[in-house]
Amino acid sequence: MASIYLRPLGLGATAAPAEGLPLAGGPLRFATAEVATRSAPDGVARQSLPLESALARVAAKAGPDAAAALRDRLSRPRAPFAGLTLDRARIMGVINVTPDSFSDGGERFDPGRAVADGQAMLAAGADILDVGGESTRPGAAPVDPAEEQRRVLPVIRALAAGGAVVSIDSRHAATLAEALAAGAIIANDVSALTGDPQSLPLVAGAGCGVVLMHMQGAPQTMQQAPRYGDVVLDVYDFLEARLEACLEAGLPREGIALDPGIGFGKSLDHNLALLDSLAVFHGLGCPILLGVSRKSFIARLAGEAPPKARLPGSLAAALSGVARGAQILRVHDVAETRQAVRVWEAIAAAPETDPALELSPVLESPPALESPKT
Ligand code: HH2
Repeated sequence: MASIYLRPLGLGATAAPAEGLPLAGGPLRFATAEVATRSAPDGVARQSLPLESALARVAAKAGPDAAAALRDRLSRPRAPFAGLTLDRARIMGVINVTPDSFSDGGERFDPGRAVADGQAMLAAGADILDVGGESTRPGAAPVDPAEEQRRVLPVIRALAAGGAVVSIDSRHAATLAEALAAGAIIANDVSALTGDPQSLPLVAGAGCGVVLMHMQGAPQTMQQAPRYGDVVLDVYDFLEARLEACLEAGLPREGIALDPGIGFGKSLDHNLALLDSLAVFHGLGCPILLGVSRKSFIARLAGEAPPKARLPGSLAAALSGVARGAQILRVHDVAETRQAVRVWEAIAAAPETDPALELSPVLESPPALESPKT
């Protein structure tokens, strides 16, 4: 049977409330959508349609109930995630307690420095601190879970004791368990809980928040010629399957955030396609988390800039995510991202100019010009 997907198009905050649907209950609305139909791995047809025609197309292919459910998942306001309302974009600050992370070269391997930097990120506006003890950069070797725990647990304990919302960035069930016991309340797993058979039952039992991220392959080899039938739809299908597995295990949909995994087994073109089509993932009915900060696709586009010189590109990509409804941004530069997002959100929320003024007779028929003096 063909699969069918709906991507909101023409997103904007200025459409009149009667027009179209709100995206995930947020400030952005849409009245048109792209329908993608797939009958084979790479046999995809796409067409842009007015929203109601797009939903009618879904109803014709998948049935009226499926179309109504998709409409509801795309538009329903999201419940708070880990206690954070999602009425504005939330910032997740990255704390890598590693000697070898690509983004900071191991600056926070010292736990005292990691805790101090986490506190500074909170003061700069971070809503969540994501603590990790294993680099997942392309080519990175796996870290033994015992060593990973030695790195992250003291940092998590200190930050959680200070009241921070902490997430643990790990693919290992034992580390997830210890981190949750130490005060973390979100499990951020770049393997979407597939890396360790114990992870899904553990997380379901703990009832914590979960981030399911897409990755093709494993960090050591994932950038060696990644291939997809259709990258956007393949990532969608993967996240949908992992979401279903979590729901079956008893996790509530509100506790699950989804992440397309920028840079994880993806070429430049794959990353750009996912960023451009990000709004399609709202069709899964969960908050979207986006990690673009300092990633190498920015360097591919901008003269091979080293990680710490990728802030402008990181901000541009983060804002493109916000413009497509991403609710959580995973970033290294918290204060800068907070400022950029605040300005973007203020512009989006600005009241519209009075349409009556725009159509005033003065503008419609300008006064006749005086004849030039000779
Ligand atoms: N990216 C990294 C690590 N964890 N988790 C999610 N959910 N999404 C991401 O995009 C993501 C992630 C890689 O970035 P970083 O932690 O800075 O680097 P390293 O893996 O080298 O420590």
